[in-house]
Amino acid sequence: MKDVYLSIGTNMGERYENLQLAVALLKEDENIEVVRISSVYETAAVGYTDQADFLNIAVHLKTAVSSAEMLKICQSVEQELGRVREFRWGPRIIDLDILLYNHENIETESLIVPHPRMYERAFVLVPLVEITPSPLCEQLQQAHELLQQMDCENEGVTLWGPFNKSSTVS
Ligand code: A4P
Ligand code: MG
Repeated sequence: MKDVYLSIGTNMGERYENLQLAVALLKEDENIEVVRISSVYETAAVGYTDQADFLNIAVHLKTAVSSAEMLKICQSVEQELGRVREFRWGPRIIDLDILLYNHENIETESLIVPHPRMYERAFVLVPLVEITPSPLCEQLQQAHELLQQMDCENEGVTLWGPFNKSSTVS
């Protein structure tokens, strides 16, 4: 089984429901075991900044499928949620990016892993570090070290709430 880390983001429509649906679709896939899901973070848009704030999470899963197949699964979840690509870095109902795939370095026409921009983005690193308290590989160690050097509040990342609202004590 391969360890895979995803970053999921949304800034259109019912953002929390979009995250819930995306994870539900991943769980429905018999080839995927969802191991851990981060809290939900509200994050200021990076890249094209004139757009609504995002909700972002990180997900750790285990799977036997190839990295190319994993990308297809991510893209089919995006399609199921009705994502329309308008322009790069623009608003999106849902975006699933593969951050790490079994700690491998991959570079094909359609897939680059580790995700090329993950280390410079607090909206990726904060949830990823939350779900990897004991980083076991070089890439995760690097994520921890780089996050320590960042000022998350100034990077526009704040805790929004738990992923499973039902698990909170009311
Ligand atoms: N691709 C290559 N490597 C990967 C990978 N590791 N995971 C290719 C997923 N896809 C990968 O992606 C474009 C192409 O990247 C795909 O066809 C795939 O073959 P896309 O999802 O179609 O387009 P995109 O998301 O607009 O581009 P990209 O490059 O994924 O954007 P980013 O860099 O992910 O930025 N601000 C906040 N606060 N929160 C966010 O979640 N997201 C973005 C998207 C910008 N600003 C944000 C957020
Ligand atoms: Mg993407």
